[in-house]
Amino acid sequence: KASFHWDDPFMLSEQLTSEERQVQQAAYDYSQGRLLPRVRDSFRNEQTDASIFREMGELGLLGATIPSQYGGADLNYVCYGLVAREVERVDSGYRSMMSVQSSLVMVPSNEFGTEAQKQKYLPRLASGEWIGCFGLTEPNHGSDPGGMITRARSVPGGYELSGAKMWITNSPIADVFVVWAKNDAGKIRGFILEKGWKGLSAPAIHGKVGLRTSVTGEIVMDKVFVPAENELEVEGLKGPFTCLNSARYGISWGAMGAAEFCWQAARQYTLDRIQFGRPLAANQLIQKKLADMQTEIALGLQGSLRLGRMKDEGIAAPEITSLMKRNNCGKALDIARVARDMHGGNGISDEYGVIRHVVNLEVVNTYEGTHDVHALILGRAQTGIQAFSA
Ligand code: TGC
Ligand code: FAD
Repeated sequence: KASFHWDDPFMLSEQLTSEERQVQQAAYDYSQGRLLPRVRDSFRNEQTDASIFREMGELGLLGATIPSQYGGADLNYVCYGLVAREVERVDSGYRSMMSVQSSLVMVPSNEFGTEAQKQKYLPRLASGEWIGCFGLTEPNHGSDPGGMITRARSVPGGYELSGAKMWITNSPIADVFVVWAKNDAGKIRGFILEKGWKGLSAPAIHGKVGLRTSVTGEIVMDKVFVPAENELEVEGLKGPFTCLNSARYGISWGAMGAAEFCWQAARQYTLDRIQFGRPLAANQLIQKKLADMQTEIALGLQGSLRLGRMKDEGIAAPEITSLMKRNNCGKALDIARVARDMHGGNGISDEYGVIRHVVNLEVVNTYEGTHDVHALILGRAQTGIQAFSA
């Protein structure tokens, strides 16, 4: 009889190349060695440690898929996903910092940037010297970014940007701002703005209950002059959505990393904790919960791996990313909530980490397209009927 690997039922690691395994190991070592020791206090005190960008940059964890000529690691999408899984096994906020920089700032600079833009921005973003953010959401336009009101008015030599972006990861500490705005013709265009430009500010949003290791803010633009050479070469929602295709894919892996932490913590806790004279893990109710967690994680990881391979082959339609982002985030949130319950009163303490993952995953289930918005994308794809608006 073949042996069963309870912690890796489909033997996912056997399906990776040796390079992919090395990248995963490097991300695991860094995350466990350098991120885990600071996460409790960083989360408790709502403090973002900007030095993490430099540390990740030194290890090649920023812009994993970006060509090496621009400072990227030139790795495949499977490697990028494995990095997200290992970082988010510690904390979704740290993965957010990494994936905004990699997918939402470096991907558009690489895909839609001019040669001059690539040479100016990508190497500094890859090393972590510069921090980037991505402004799509507005106070009154979240799920429907097509309704954005931020405007890029043509002026001699470039554009004048006015408007406000809301809930922007990294913005208060960002050096580089990728901002989406409508031009005089009402078309969505992308622009690269820099810290310190007149009329640009990025106040922090405080009081977040989740994702407290990752700073979030607004982007306020009051007639910010943006030179024409800082416009990206893409038009329409295709621009921001191309970035989101990459980030949402990484999140599908990352959410499973957080779920794996919660599952394994719940397994160990219920093996160690004695109630009614025997380990909690000896109860059928507990074992059923562990079996459900194991099953969903094994299937979720396998789906993300398949999606990564399809992206690397260039055959992944965006709807598959919606399927995996939606399902893995939803399942991870369910798993974290059940794992919290299995820890009893201790599950409420931040010393155990599980409740931190619960509140983080509430955010992860919402940003980059909510669970229900991805259901509507999948519903449209199979019925041909869009149900977003009347
Ligand atoms: P729709 O008619 O569907 O499409 C408009 C145009 O966009 C193209 N397109 C895509 N292109 C590439 N990839 C995709 N995934 C694409 N999806 C759509 C499409 O082909 C079309 O092009 P064209 O040339 O025909 O005009 O547009 P819609 O307005 O009906 O869209 C509706 C909907 C709901 C699908 C969409 O707006 C949506 O996905 N909403 C969710 C918004 C969202 O995800 N926001 C994320 C903000 S960033 C963020 O949360 C970062 S958190 C980061 C962190 O901290 O980790
Ligand atoms: P809404 O769109 O108002 O949705 C509210 C509820 O209504 C949701 O449950 C939604 O599913 C539901 N809903 C909406 N439309 C429909 C419909 N047609 N049918 C049925 N139900 C519907 N954005 C960025 O641009 N850059 C960032 O870096 C970024 N980082 C973020 C970091 C954090 C911590 C958070 C919380 C958010 C971040 N976001 C960022 C914003 C995020 O992408 C949005 O919050 C998200 O897209 C949802 O938009 P909304 O908050 O406006 O909710």
